[in-house]
Amino acid sequence: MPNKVPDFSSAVRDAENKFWEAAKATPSDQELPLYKDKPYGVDFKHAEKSRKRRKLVVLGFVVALLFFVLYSFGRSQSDTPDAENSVFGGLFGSSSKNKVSWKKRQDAVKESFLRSWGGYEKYAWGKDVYKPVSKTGHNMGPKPLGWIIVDSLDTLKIMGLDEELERARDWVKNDLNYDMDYEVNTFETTIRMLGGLLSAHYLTGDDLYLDRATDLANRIIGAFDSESGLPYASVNLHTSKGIKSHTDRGASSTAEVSTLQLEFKYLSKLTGEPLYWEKVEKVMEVLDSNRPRDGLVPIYVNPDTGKYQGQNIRLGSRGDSYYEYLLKQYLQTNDQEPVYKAMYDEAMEGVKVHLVQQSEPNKLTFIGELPDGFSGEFSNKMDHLVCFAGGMFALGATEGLPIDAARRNHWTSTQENDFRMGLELTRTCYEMYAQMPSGLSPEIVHFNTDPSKMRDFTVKRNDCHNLQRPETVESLFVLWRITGNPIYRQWGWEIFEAFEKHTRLPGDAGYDSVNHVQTETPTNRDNMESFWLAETLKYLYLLFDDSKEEVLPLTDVVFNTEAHPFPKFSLGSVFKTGWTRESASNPVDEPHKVKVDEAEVEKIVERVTKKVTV
Ligand code: DMJ
Repeated sequence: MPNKVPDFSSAVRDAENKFWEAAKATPSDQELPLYKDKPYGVDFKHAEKSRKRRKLVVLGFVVALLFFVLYSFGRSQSDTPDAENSVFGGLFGSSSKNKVSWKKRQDAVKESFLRSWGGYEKYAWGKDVYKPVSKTGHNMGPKPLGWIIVDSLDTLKIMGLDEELERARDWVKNDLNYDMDYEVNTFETTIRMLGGLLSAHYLTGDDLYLDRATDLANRIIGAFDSESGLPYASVNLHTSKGIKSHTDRGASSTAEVSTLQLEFKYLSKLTGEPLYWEKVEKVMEVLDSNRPRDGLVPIYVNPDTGKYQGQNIRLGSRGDSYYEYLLKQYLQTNDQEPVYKAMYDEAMEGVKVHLVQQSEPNKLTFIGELPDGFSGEFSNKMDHLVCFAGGMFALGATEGLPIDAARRNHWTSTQENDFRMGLELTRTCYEMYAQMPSGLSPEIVHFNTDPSKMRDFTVKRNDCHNLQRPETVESLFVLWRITGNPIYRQWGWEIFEAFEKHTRLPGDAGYDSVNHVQTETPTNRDNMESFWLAETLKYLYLLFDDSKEEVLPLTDVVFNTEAHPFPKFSLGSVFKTGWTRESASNPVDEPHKVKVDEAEVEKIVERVTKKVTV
């Protein structure tokens, strides 16, 4: 598995920088160049003074070093947010009262995974759907697609569950056969199955997974044979024929047609076959030729004409990962395809101008919707699905670097604003859990912007379920990696505890989605989604990871929208961006580095990491 030496968190990095700066600022540092400094005669008085001064410097150095070592040691031993946020946090945070073992918490996540997996293995092995309350399972089509097993392969590897992975591999080898006369959803099958197989191949080096991935991709590829080149919503795995959506007047979802690119491009890179690349790249060209206003796209697009259908704009369902993959396509090929960054930057400006508002009374930043386009009314509705956006904004700003390191590079006000937007949105999404009596977020909330009302958001009757979705913990993981602020781990732990309390079933069946999160006793839904194993538990496990060498560094990998990690790669001689924008947008970024006002940042961080009192 790809590893990298970890970066220190910002607190420790600051302490470290200050220490070395202080250590360097000894008198010798301020002396003249050597040729003027040669000791032609010895002044004993001066020498005595210098000796004393040197002694003091050495003593100071030793004390500072001791302090720094204790500080770092304390930090690695204790991650209690209260302790860490105080000046001497790391030093005194290691007292038994405040001590938190992230290793133990990570083990608890692994236990949850094992319980979920164990229930599935026992009651529904090989089936696509698992109903943990009734302890049964079924397939979606005539044969299994590997919905749960394939989606979990890389999590098994990351968690070091070798025996379970061996059994899963045997199943893939002996029981998985995608040759079936059955229509699958193009997007879901790509992100979960193709993504799962590719990432399993990446992490294990096992060619079995690549063989299966190539076979599956060759079946899905027929979905792109539309008049415009945009894929149809579904595809028959036996005939490889694309099938128009039976609803929505045949339109495909915008997010669905634009969230296939990482998977097919990585497959192209692995196999050397450019066809996959060309098919998914064409989609981006067609979409962009619509010149969406301020980069914001309607959630439906017609595969015959290539034109957007309807006006509905949102970052929730059917819109979400369009934006995510603009950024990630740029990152995947090591920043060599600026066209996607230009589209992303334009869209994020559009989001900030048209979709972002703050709630009352606590000023939680949220992303709303424009169901009737720019001329219609703004809706305060936000899906939990939108909660990936906190992580996306932060990742877009630093490209996976820790914030301090990123700010030391060329750093623009757009990046700083995007980073702050990431902090704000992630806090909001945490509050969507924290303000519910169950500690679990509902599927959808409606934010309040009326200052006379008391609650930041309300939940409608049909929206009060929780499917164990990953988006908030995904953002917590990204923000932890980027900021090193342990509050994100703490919030992740609280969310994990709520999952444990309300979604864990008695006995050995595992975990379940629930209804009625706005009560203290949510009821069961009898379904375990595959993304609970593929995403939610994986992100929590990585969030609590304390390995010396950072696992899957954000500077080296991109996670697909189903949390399957792929390595970044360079275009090389075979691949290139095969299109240009009709009229390129020119986001005006300052030519010079922006100086960040540290006091202002401190205030923002204090605000966005404070729990709201309700
Ligand atoms: C996952 O399948 C993916 O994250 C997708 O992009 C959105 N929905 C689910 C998880 O909520």
